[in-house]
Amino acid sequence: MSQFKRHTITAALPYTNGPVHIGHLAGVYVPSDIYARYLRSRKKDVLFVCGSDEHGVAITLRARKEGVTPQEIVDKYHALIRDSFHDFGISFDIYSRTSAPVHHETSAEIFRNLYEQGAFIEIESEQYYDEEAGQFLADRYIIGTCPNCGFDNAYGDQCEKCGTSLSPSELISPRSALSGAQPVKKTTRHWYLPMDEYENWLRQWILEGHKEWKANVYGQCKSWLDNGLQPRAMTRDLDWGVKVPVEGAEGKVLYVWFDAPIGYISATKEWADKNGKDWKPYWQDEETRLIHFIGKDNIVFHCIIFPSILKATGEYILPDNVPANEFLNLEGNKISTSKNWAVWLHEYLEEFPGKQDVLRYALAANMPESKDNDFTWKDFQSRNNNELVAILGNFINRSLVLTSKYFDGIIPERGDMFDMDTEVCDALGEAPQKISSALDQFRFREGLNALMDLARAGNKFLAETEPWKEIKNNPDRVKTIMNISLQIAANLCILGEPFLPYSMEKLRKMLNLPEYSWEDAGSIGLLPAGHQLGKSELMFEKIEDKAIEAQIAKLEATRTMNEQEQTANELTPLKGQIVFDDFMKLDMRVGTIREAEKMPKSKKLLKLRVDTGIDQRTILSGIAEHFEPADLIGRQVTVLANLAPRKMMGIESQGMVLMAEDPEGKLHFINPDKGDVTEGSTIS
Ligand code: B3M
Ligand code: ZN
Repeated sequence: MSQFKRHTITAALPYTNGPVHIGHLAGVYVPSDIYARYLRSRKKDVLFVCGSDEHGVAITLRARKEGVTPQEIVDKYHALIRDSFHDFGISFDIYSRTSAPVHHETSAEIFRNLYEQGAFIEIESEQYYDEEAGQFLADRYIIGTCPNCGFDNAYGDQCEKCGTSLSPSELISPRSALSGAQPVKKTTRHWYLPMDEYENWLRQWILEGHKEWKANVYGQCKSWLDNGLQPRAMTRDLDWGVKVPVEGAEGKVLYVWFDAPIGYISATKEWADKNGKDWKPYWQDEETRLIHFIGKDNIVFHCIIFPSILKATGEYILPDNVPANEFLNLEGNKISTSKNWAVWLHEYLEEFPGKQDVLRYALAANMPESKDNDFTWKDFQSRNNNELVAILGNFINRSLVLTSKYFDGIIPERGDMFDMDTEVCDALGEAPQKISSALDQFRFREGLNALMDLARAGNKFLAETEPWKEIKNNPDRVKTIMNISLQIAANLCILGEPFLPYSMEKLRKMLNLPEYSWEDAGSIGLLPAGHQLGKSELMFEKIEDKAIEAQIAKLEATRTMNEQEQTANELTPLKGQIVFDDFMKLDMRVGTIREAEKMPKSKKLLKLRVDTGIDQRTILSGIAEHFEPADLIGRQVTVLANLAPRKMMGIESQGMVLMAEDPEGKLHFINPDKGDVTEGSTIS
């Protein structure tokens, strides 16, 4: 790291089709913020950029669903996301957006650069076109029956019910999501980046040149390269996005994954304009270290496609590392925006005011750095109560309260040091290096744990030296003990700031500590004797069960709603509409089953003898796999009495017993709520 003059740190641009949730935070924004703060504390020249990713089909779909324009969708979520990041202490130097003019200009410029050097191949292909809406249909805009499971609302790229990846041409009876019309095939032209031509260079650059990348990232890149790269379309037939800046490209925009990563560059330009700086050194100087923080589903775009684009321009630096995290699950289930199965950042900030650091801590302590991990509210409570309150807060509080009590809040002189004193001072001296070594390798859990080990060492030191007992007979000894404890507190303040910025700012005020930097940490001279402490207050407060129970109840309510929704989605779709007169033709009566027997050679049919009040009739019913004949005698049922008789297995069935079939396929009788309604009573 030392050979670099500056650091450009990027955090994945969140899609503005919904709010940010804890999965985004654990995957991208907490690690990137810890890292940016850590480098700033080491006095590095750091530029930390992010912004809203405002293009792509998902946003246009959401706009259609809500009956508004894509711009209205992105404006709503851009503001919500920007403000919630700010209120959570994610310390971007700029939070921009890809609908900004500077981004459209920058993306178009880079596309033209590649176009003019002939980097693209133009390919004509057949695509679905909606003649009513007058536009080509992106995959998500084509719906039809899934060839795999028969679900008739499958998308052109995937069946949401069985998860099968599809292509639009595989859909049975495709229809346009825009107009419902049957789409026609039409020729369209797109500009493809021949990724296969970059394969050898990528092998060399990544597999040889970046063996130090995290195993999960390196492994995914290797498998992409081992599978061979194909040309990839960098334009789309959409009207929302960055217009393709070449002749003959009317009605086309840049593929969202072509323009989105360029959003980091446009954000840098915006930052430079706002701050009177030159943007170029942050993207075009080999002495700049570029780091992309992303989630694992973005690895191919940040390690394979975007670097190839940058390489092709010949003007930009390439990422030095891409420390992608894995996914965070919630209470054992995948976080899902569409199912509202998430802890939304803006809701957390409302429901746990002033507790940003508690969530930062819980997410860092459980960070999915090398494998998916799970967030539970119980763990959140335990991290707060058993670690922040009981370890870190407890040590800080005792150090400050005892010094105020015994020495009026003034740092006392240190006297002779004993073994246990030098032991804890050694631990203090080693802490900065332990934490640095972890953070330099993007191991945030390890870094946080090394920080907490220093607090644990402080508690152990106080427990062993017992200043509250020593004060009676040996106040000079207590002076040394409290002096050392407060030096530990001062070091915790510096070393803890990247992880817990709000709490460490509070501690800095309580210690009345000057603005130290990382290089000052490890010293037992940060607070000189005679230094006046500030007013002390509790660093953390316990989180009670009821607050956690409320959150779990909220999720349970969501789960129930999802299950109901899922059931509704699995229900047989409604049949075509009928008119009242159609209904009046049905003659339904209350009947009672008098006899029931299995049909030889049939697994499904039971032969029923039903008293309809008008007559006793034989009805064959496909319920043999669901009911035992003996259980049916005397049961009242709904009979469709004027259905024309039909022969089944040589027996004439005269009518139908109505049954309800639930999504699990279970059958239920439709019968009066009391069991003794007169047979023949009419049902309407
Ligand atoms: N908008 C986020 C995602 O895939 C995507 C990242 C863009 S970073 C340039 O969830
Ligand atoms: Zn399916």
